[in-house]
Amino acid sequence: MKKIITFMSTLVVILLMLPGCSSSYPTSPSTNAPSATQPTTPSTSTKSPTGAQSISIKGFAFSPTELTINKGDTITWTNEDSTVHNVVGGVLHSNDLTKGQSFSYTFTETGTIDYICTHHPSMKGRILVK
Ligand code: CU1
Repeated sequence: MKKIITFMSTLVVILLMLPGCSSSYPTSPSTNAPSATQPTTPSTSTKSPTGAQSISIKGFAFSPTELTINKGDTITWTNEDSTVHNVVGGVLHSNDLTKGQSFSYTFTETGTIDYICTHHPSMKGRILVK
């Protein structure tokens, strides 16, 4: 009986020490990074001097409507209307772009891509990749 009490008291001492040990480990500082709310808007600063083209979306139209580029070139569409537009067709699937937002795509295949704004299907554009 005495052995059991000794064993139990030893166990209690060990159990009491456990929280003390674990609390001596520094808990990692909480790094609540509030950077997850970034919209999917690539900044225009990523433009390279060559191989970068831009198309503006203004007055319910893509400008220029038709653009010939080289394979590997990147086009950036920027919505300058206060209306939401997008760029959809072929390999192009942009999100809805509000005023000032832009969408970039690098063309890795040759061919012709016809695209529209799905909100305003009369808005049409064409990319020719040589
Ligand atoms: Cu539109």
